[in-house]
Amino acid sequence: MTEKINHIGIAVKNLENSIPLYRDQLGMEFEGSEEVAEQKVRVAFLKIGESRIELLEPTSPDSPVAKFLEKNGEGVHHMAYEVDDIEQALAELKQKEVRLIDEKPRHGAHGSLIAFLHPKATGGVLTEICQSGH
Ligand code: CMX
Repeated sequence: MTEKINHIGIAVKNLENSIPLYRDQLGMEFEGSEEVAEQKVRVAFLKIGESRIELLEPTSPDSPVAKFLEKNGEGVHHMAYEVDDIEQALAELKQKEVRLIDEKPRHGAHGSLIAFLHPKATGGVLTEICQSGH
């Protein structure tokens, strides 16, 4: 179903404060930031090989990332695996009785389509599948 890690999501309180570690100290390529309104986050992408680090800052107190930060503080939030066809992947996961958060794809960053699996079904790791927008 998947052959690549598209990105690793890391929850942060403030993008601007967190970008320098990845860009300047670790030397990753900063690809830009954007708001993902549907998920109530602002995100920044830093390229590492074929994958990316996605920094996530909440834009509202009821963002899932705000809730995560309140409970855990800053840290790894999710793993995102790339799929070619997200509708097909969701149908397959449903058929395999994996508990889904999103039955239908949502809009992610860079025109991607994304859907989350429930961390209770994935050993405590919030898992995203992602169909790249380019
Ligand atoms: N990783 C692992 N476990 C997580 C988690 C995470 N990121 N977020 C929540 N959980 C766990 C909690 O620890 C809690 O476990 P316990 O019951 O054992 O304490 C359980 O899930 C329920 O958590 P909660 O704090 O009560 O929060 P909710 O049930 O309201 O929501 C979740 C949890 C995962 C369903 C919700 O955060 C969600 O729908 N996430 C998907 C969307 C998302 O995260 N969007 C932001 C990123 C968007 C992007 O990448 O563009």
